[in-house]
Amino acid sequence: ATWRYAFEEAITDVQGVYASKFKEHIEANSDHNIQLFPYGTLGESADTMEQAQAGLLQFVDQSPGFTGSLIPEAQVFFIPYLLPETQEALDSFFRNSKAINEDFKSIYAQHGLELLKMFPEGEVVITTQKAFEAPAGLDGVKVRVMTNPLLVESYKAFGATPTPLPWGEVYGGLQTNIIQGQENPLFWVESAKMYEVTDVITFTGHNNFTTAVMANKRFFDGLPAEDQALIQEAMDVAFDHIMEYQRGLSERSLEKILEQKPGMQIVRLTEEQRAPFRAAAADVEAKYIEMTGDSGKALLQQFKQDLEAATAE
Ligand code: 6CS
Repeated sequence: ATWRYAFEEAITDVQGVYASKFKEHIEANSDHNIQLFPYGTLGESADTMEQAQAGLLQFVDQSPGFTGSLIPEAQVFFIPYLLPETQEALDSFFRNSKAINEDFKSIYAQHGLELLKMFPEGEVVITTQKAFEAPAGLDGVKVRVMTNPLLVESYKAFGATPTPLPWGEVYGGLQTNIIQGQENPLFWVESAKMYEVTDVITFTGHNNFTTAVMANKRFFDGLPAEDQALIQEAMDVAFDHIMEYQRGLSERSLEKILEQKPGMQIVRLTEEQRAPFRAAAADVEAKYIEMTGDSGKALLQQFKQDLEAATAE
């Protein structure tokens, strides 16, 4: 059969490289074909999720940044300074976390989605038109965020004016001054040319961009066990590949950005400067519990337990 797989980025971006590896493994080991749909071919992230839930797509990559509006628990990824900063700890966390691999699986299943894999896409930086070193510097600055309520709370707690928008409105929004900043990993700042419409990159260390790949659950449940196992195996192969692929990617992307725009200002907030942003995390965590109740509370507890195990290694 031919299976349709949509993702939120270009074929040469992280999600595209992941999807290509998945396709390669499936096609080399079965008679199935994978048809890939990069960003822009089927609409925004909200559209491809609807198509996946309706069974028009068999596979979809949608980041929790968007899924959080549908599945409130997925917003856990937007509690600032929760995920580890080292690649080793992140790798171990995503591979071994019970919260990721079991708990989220059953939460997504309630929405007709078979969660197959979550993976990190890189340290998030904030790009703005003016430099800031403290929350006061973000006062009145409209920062675009992905469309979920907790990310809005994060940026409020950071002192900014958060503006949730689908991806397609970001470049134009910055160009026309509807927004004055946005957050994303460096590979995306480079490939989406965010450096053309913002002048400062600030390393706040508050997050790593997580994404998730899932299948339509009815489709997946209807497959023979052999195909289900092959899909899971291909996801594991793609995970190994994407973690390897990302070694040094942020550094290379920053070099490319500076080649394109030597005047781009780079600000790395010191631990001291990060302190007020870190302090904001407690409020955001409280909001998360408010929004998700007992289910979110249990998930967060497991999440933290898994994080501890991953960073202790
Ligand atoms: O900020 C966004 O909306 C986009 N950022 C990334 C890294 N991937 C896809 C997503 O749409």
